[in-house]
Amino acid sequence: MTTQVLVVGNFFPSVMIDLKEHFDLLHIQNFGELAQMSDNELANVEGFATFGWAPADVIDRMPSLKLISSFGVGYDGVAADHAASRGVVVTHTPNVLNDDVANTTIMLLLATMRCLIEQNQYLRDGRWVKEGNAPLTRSIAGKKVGIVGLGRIGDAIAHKLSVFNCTVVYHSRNPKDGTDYAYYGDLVEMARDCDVLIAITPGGPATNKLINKTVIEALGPEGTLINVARGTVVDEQALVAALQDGRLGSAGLDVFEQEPKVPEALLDMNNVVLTPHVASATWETRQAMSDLVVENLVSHFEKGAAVAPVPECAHLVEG
Ligand code: NAP
Ligand code: 8YV
Repeated sequence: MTTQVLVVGNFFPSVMIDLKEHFDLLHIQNFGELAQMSDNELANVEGFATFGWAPADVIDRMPSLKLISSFGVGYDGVAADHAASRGVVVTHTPNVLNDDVANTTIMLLLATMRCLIEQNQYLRDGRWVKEGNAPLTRSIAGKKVGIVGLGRIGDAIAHKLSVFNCTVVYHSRNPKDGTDYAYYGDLVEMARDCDVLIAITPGGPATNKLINKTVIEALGPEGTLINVARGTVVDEQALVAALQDGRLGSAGLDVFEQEPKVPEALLDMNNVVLTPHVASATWETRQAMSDLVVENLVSHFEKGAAVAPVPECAHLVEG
């Protein structure tokens, strides 16, 4: 019997074409539709392709489930420990997006410190003609940049920053082997020493509001915060308040606590650059991520080992 795979959401057409060659597909658009499906309809689902969302109650509706193939490297919306406890392998799409996410980070950093959006508006509003040259901005050369989470993407960001003559330091729970960047076990101390903080950790409970009021104030009135991790990693209320009253200099934000909602207060601030969670959103990278979603399913069901299991499930693949 052909393996049945449930696909939730609007994947690239190539994903649907590739998956149809290997599997019997059940395709729905959203989790509201999933809630309407009967237990009988879900009884034989063995594979599940999703955009980063698979809570425990959804997993438990599929008693035959063996593999969850999640689009995106971050899987904070997938109950990976719960899946592992049921013997279900969770996979994700690491590495193929490192370059574009790192490029977006550099773009946000430059745009924020060099006031790109504000200066663009200055010209369009005719102020160059009426008022003369736009105000000066801050250079990133020579600045100390603290990366919060020196993983696959953090490392790519650090590498690109060296071209801009920045000094890179980092914070994570453990010092990383084989790197020369200075390590800070204490995030507040790192924020105090840095001109810029870049958040690029996973989301989830372990990093919830990791960048809190104390960290933001340690970064200070001349400091810049860039968040490309998850909205939950930064205390958004504390961030807005600090930007409003000058306790933090500026921010470049790709992610937010309640996406797609963004705090109204941020929309009017000149010292903020905002992007709608697009760090990996190029055709090339989204195609590579899509291909990996397919490859994880095909390699699991046809070769016995998914190519990119999340750490919580790695033992299920190796064993
Ligand atoms: P990764 O290789 O697993 O790196 C994660 C890093 O975060 C590691 O250095 C880890 O080090 C550190 N970390 C984890 N938990 C921490 C904690 N509680 N406190 C401090 N540091 C912690 O992951 P990646 O591939 O670089 O991806 C990182 C994240 O970026 C994703 O999970 C996702 O949330 C985000 N992302 C966002 C976008 C976007 O579109 N904006 C795109 C891609 C990825 P330790 O384990 O030593 O602490
Ligand atoms: C994706 C991301 O755009 O990979 C991640 O963790 O945040 C982004 O690359 C997102 O997962 C879309 O579903």
